Amino acid sequence: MRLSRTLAPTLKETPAEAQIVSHRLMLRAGLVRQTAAGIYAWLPLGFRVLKNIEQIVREEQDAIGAQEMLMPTIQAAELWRQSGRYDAYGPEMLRIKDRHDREMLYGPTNEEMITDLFRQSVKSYRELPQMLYHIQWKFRDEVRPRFGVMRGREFLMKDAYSFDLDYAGAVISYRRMMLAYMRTFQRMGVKAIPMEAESGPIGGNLSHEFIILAPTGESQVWYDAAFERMDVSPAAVSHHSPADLERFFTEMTTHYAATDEKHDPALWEKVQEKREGRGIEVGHIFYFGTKYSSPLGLTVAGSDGTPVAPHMGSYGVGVSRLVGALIEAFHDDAGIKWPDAVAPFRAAILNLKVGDAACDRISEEIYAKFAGDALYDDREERAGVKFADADLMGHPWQIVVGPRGAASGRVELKRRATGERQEVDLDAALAQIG
Ligand code: P5A
Repeated sequence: MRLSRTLAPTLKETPAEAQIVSHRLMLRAGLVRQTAAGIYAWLPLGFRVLKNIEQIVREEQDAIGAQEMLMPTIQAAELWRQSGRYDAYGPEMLRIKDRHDREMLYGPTNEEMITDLFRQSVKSYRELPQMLYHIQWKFRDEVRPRFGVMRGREFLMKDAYSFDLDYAGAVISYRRMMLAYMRTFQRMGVKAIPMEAESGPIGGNLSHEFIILAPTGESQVWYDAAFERMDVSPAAVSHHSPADLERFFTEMTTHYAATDEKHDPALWEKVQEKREGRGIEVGHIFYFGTKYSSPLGLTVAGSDGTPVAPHMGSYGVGVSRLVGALIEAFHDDAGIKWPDAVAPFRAAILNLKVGDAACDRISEEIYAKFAGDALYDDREERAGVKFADADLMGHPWQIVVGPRGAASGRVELKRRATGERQEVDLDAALAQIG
């Protein structure tokens, strides 16, 4: 994209309403704008990051055999009456009436709906196990929406649901999803710690929160540093092998991640390299047995013909929250330092002298080579403004095209994460960026 024709309204001043660094940087870098309390419009750069995160989540869900689908945002109240959650959910649920006075709601989650869809078409144990997911907007009328997209009212979630014939099967699905989560977050350049959790309004008796370390986080975590060295690659752990999954799960939950020192001092005692930190919850997974299948009347015929209520789990990733959480993890005083995997653009091209024949020619040549994956700063602005905006927006690479170098085909290459700069030939620069 050409920056002169891009809606990327950067701000020099720090917006007064933003209390945490990710919120400030998202506004300053022109990624989002608030349209109502806790509701955000995703501007082109922010939207690209959101899509990149979504795609990583999608690929890792697909890799463990989860099926993508799309359920609506608006739901009928009726199903929630059957599960008993319509009243239990309280004021966080946005309730709507249609023109026929029918009670509807903007979905805060989809356990009821997926259970109902499954009930309509799955009849036999032979069709199990199955996992389904969608990536869809949710609404929760939080009392105090704050921290920008990290605690919004409208937010994007990946929510997956598993159906198994019995507890043993459901545990395998749960572990498989935990593995997919470890791989998902690792691809984004972070390790998320699975912390034993209360299951809250989703219900059930086995639950983990995934916490990204960041000093501004709301959750306190205790863990073993050995956790950071764990290999979760397909070569080390196969999601097809229950034995592999059990070993992975045991290592993950017994030796490495602790809940809360006070809750389980015996476990903490055994931890070798004790670490403590604050973090942000970016995912939450639940096993809840037949909590929804029973009241909603979902049964399948077991192998002897008797009806069995499937054991279920649900698994959430805060896709829009991750945009903020990753900024909390990767930034400095000048701005964002996007991990390569999620950056809005792989590189920024800074033309320091728009109108100079050599600068324009080289910049255009580089821009064409990136086939859309570069942001070309072609604005008639001072060099200082271009440097500051590129650092603020956080593209992993900056290619600086100045009149002196351009004449001899040389550019300055800057790696945003390290600040390292080198003056190189154009071809060498492109080869390094890869
Ligand atoms: C799991 C999937 C659920 O809703 N039902 C379907 C289960 N879990 S959860 O913990 O309540 O939410 C899952 C993840 O969504 C993110 N999240 C939010 N992100 C931004 N703003 C919010 N207000 C918000 N609430 C939840 C979190 O990352 C959470 O882990």
